[in-house]
Formats: sequence, C-alpha cells, structure tokens
Amino acid sequence: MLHSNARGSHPAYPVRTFIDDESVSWTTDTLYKPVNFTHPNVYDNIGKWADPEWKNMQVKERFNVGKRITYCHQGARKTLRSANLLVRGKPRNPIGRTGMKGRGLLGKHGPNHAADPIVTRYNPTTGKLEMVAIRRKDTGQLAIPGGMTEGESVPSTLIKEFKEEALRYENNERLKVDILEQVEALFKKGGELVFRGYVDDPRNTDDAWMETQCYHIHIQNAALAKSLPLLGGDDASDAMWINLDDPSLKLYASHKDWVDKVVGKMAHRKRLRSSARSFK
Ligand code: RP5
Repeated sequence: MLHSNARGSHPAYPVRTFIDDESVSWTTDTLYKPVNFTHPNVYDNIGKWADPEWKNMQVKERFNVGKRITYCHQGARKTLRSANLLVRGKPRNPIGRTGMKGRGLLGKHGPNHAADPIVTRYNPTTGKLEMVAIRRKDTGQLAIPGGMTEGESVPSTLIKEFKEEALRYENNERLKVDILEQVEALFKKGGELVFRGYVDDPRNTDDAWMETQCYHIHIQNAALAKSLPLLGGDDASDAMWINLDDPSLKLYASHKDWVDKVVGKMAHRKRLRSSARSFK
C-alpha cells in the first residue's frame, strides 16, 4: 500500500511536498523536505484530545508515547516500540513519507485510533447489498460513519458514532424505544471484524496517522432496516443507504477496501446458501 491519500490533499491543509511512489519508503534515499503543519485546532485542544508539542514533552511523557498500541502490521497488536515505529524515540509513519511533518489535524503523536461500523442490508426491492453511509462535512466524500475512539472502547465507539452521525431520533419516543433498542442490541452482538490497522487517511502526516478497527453488522430484519431514521449529524451532512454494487463507488480514505471485503464475504455466503438449496 502506497498511502496515496496520505500524500494527497485535504481542504484544511497546505500543499504537501510531492512524494512519488518510489520515494514513499523511508529506506529510499532522497532529498526530503516535508512541509511542517499542525492545525491551530490541535494547539487549542492540547491537554484535551491533543498531545503537547513533542519539543515540550518531558522525557517520561515521550517514553510513554512509545508504549502506545499500534495495529499497523497486518492487524497485530504491538506497542510502537516493539513494532519499531520510533525514530529517536518519536513515532514515525509506518507506511512511509507523506510530504508533511507535524500533526496536521490529528491530536496524537503516532496512531490516532478510530472505529468504523459497516452496517448493511439487502434492499427489499432490488435485492442488492447496501450500506449506511454518511457524507463527511470536511471533504464532502461518502464514508463509513466511524469516529475517533477518544479513550472509549471500540464497541461503544461503534454504536456512539453510528447514532451521532447517521441517526436522528430525538424527541421521538417511538423511534427511541422501538428502533434504537433493536439497533443497540444488534451492535451488542459485536459484528464481525473486517479490518484492523493503518488507514490511508488524507489527514495523516509523517508524525501522526489514523488506525482503525472496522466491524461488519448485517441487518437481516428488513422492517428494522427500512425504519432507520437516517439523517446526518455531528461531522456528517447527510446519511443514506448506498448501493455497494456500484462499480463507480468511491469512499473516504481506505473505506472502499474494507467495504469490498464485506461485499466479497456476503457474495460468498449467498453462493453457499444457493448451492445448499439446490442439494435439497
Ligand atoms: C478515518 O477517519 C477512520 O476510518 C474513521 O472513519 C474516521 C475517524 O475520524 P473522524 O470521522 O472522527 O474525523 O480514518
């Protein structure tokens, strides 16, 4: 993976130093002068969700950064230190150069952890596999309704982000009781792990990057899926069912890679079901 989004543009970022495919790897010798950028919003939130600047951190604080968890190598859980992702004690992007140092919009030095729920159904009319997607306010792209874990567990982030970004049910007791309880019960079952690791996110830099744990939750109950009150909230301007059978579908960051895995898995299961039926 050459993390093309992490070398690309973001509406809130200055233009990065250009990095061609050959120069991504840290082991390639090249004259490298990355742009230095940390967004003012990060400085405003130091001590909340953002770390202090590296130069202002005590030796012990820096050492503790090395104990942070990364899932970058095929989803294996390691500390940054044991995964060899520290250079002179400071975390360095596991995939390679991004053309930018500093933290951009990301608060943590090293991995910034997120959780992503892929919620699917078969459309009752077309029979096609669909997913609940949101439209992100920052880039305008369609995306999985995921979010930062912010110290919470992955299961509680999955349901929290899904509710915040994709559902609107306030002041509607019927939705709260009938629908929300069923959705929460589905999430509580846990879903299936699709991916765990580095996200090719356009906010990544050499010093800070996104990692996620992505879970698949399929809604079999067609009536429940149909009555989800989909409406964008928080970081999302819109929420909707999208057809996953669309070859032109583009999604934020690496989201399409994980969605493709789910599409493949569901197609395989469908084939197994129909061959089991033909043997009866
Ligand atoms: C992506 O950013 C993750 O896959 C997740 O969808 C998202 C989390 O960031 P916010 O939506 O909270 O900005 O890398």
